[in-house]
Amino acid sequence: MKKVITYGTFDLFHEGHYNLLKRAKALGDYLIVGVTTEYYDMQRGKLNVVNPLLERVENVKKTGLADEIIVEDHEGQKPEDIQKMGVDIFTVGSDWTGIFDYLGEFCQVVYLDRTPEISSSILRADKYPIVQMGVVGSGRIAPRFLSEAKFVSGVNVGAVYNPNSQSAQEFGRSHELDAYWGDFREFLEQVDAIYIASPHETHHEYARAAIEMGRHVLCEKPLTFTVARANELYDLAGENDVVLMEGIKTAFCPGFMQMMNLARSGVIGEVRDVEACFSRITQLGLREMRDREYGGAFLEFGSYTLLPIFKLLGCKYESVEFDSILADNGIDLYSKIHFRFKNALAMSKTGIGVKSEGQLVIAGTKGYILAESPWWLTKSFEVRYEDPTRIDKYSPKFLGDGLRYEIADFVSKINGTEKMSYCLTKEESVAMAGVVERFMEERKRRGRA
Ligand code: C2G
Repeated sequence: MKKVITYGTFDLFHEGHYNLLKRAKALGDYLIVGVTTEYYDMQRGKLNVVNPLLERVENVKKTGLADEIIVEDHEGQKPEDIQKMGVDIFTVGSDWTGIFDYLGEFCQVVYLDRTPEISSSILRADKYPIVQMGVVGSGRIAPRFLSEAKFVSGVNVGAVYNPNSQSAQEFGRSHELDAYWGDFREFLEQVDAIYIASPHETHHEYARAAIEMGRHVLCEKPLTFTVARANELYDLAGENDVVLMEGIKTAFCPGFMQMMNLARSGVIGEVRDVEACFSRITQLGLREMRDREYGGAFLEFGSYTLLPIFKLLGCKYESVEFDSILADNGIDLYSKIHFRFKNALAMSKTGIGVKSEGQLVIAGTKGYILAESPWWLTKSFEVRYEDPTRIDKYSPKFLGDGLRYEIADFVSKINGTEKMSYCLTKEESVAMAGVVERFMEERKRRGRA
């Protein structure tokens, strides 16, 4: 008798799950299905799981395909089960290809094609329909979005759009997505929501077209380059009753929120200064270095550094001064932006041709918070005081590359389970567009001088 085992959360049970179980069963004579506990999903960073364990087990049972159902509640359980139960084949969907190769030591490992379209539900009442998403752009960030989206329950990324047909097709093939090019509306018709990861200057146009067609939009930073355009998009989203979110992933990382709340709690007294730095030496051939109009350090990383400044000191600064080191082609290799608020100062430092210490320092009247690089993921930070021996250390939870938290928030907003936009408010997003607008004007003025 050939024994097959597979594992999953099986939340919001859909035909992707059903097909997987059917094919898994067909691989042998006896199918064991491991269903994850809430605790294990929390440990492995699977977010937004809606159905409780018993309901998920019940849904697997209803398929009639499982000969035995077990629960999976800890890391490292798979090899234990396989050996203990004498399993011949471990199988899982192709979205996990390569990840479970290590189980080859214990049994045969088979990755089954995942089901790309999972539009209708088969066993459950449609309280939360699966959000069908499409990715716009297939550059450097898009693959990261895909691998993080699989850790968010209730979302299925099934399509990609790129005006370049070859890029769209190649990306679609390698990530099992339906590829679209040419007519953008044709792509929009296939999805409920889009993630915009195309070059900066295309964000506004894609976002507007999608919102007008009633699609939710998660847009990479910067959303737009002017206050007027940012307001236009948020107003349009309100009129069309869709979610519009600027994808500044730091805002959604659990540790960043904790750090902001701690800074506001009074442990360091009144916040008087926020200094944030983000730099990455960038290769000469890359877009950030080449694009005279929309490249440069501040447009690339400024959303990260402005975020803690606006969160802690508000969006109404009294003055702002820009200073940059420009390359021959006019892009800023390094920029310092100095803000004055009523009772506080702030500094944003961004670099693509200058490397500095990527840290965030929040200075208060009683102490300060220091978050070292990569503070934008906020895996750890410290609260320090006048007394140098007193240091409170924090190591918040952080999994993957942080994008999953942003995607989870986006999906919750679409489903209406998360109404408040406190992680990143519209006001903060519009204020950032305001700084970008002034920065671009200043750079143009300096370029002419
Ligand atoms: N699946 C699929 N097609 C989809 C969605 C999911 O074939 N459109 C497959 C997944 O690849 C997995 C199974 O259905 O094999 C269960 O999916 P999830 O409930 O999302 O569970 P997952 O997070 O993939 O957990 O220990 C758990 C395992 O690692 C898999």
